[in-house]
Amino acid sequence: SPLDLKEIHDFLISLALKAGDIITNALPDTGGTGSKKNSADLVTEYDRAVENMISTSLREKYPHYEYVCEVGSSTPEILMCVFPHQSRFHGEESYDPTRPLTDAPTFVVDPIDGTVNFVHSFPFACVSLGFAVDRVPTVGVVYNPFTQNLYSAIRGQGAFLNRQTRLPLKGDNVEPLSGLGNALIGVEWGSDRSGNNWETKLRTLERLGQSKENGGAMVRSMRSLGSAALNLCAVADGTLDLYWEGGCWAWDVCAGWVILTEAGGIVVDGNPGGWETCLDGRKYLAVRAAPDQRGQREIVEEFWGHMQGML
Ligand code: LIP
Repeated sequence: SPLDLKEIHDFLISLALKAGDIITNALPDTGGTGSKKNSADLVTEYDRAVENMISTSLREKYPHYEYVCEVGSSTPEILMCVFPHQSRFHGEESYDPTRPLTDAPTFVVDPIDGTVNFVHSFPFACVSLGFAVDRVPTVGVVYNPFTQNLYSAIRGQGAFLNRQTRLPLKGDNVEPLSGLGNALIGVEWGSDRSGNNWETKLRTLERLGQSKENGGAMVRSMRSLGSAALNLCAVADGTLDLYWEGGCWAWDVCAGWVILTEAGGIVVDGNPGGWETCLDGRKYLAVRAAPDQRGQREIVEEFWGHMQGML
């Protein structure tokens, strides 16, 4: 049977609101959290609890689906649900590297995007619920329970803030993209603080910020919101002009991606030349809506031209 995207969208919204209650009632502590690969890559009991609630609720909603693995209660374990039409679940805390994203319809879920913010009570964290078909982000729900901003979109049907306000916030009156010099850009520290990715980021950020006399782009400023999904939503609503990231994962970007593209924005590769990019490419450059596509492409080229190395 054909996928009922509206039903999936509405169900994901109900799960996002439930997840929001868990997140706002939580009492995370900065010292007692678990780390994954290093002290900047955190996981809390709440990340696991939210992911468990989401996967369990999906099973209750779709009892005919065949679930082949279970998520563990204390350690992130594998959850892979094989639906009759090969749908799958791809969640941050239950990710199994031997089971990469496929073309099958897949729920791509980050239970708490912005875990560092969450642990420090910095109010930029969200639940990010995406649904991809043929690896194309198709349904997206991003909910920040601290600001109570709910972003959602279905491919081909527009993007909305709090279910009513169409994005981008300026509607058809979006301003032209008049070059990096006038841009506010979202960038992230990420959790890889060594190696090529880190070097490329640092040198590129230096060049982006530097004065024009010294060869830089002298962007207006850069922001680190601490959540890929919220960066993408900020580009979607028009409060950021661009967002650039190397190192995050499909679950960080799937939901925000469809919200952004439905709001008239574009996502290309974080490295020069990649006009066609993919959901699990792990490097992304997002640009807000503009009156013409040429403006979007020009600012991408300008950005790529300032990059110092490849991610
Ligand atoms: C985080 C991202 C953040 C990125 C980090 C990390 P988490 O997700 O959203 O923007 O820079 O590398 O992936 O770990 O909070 O879900």
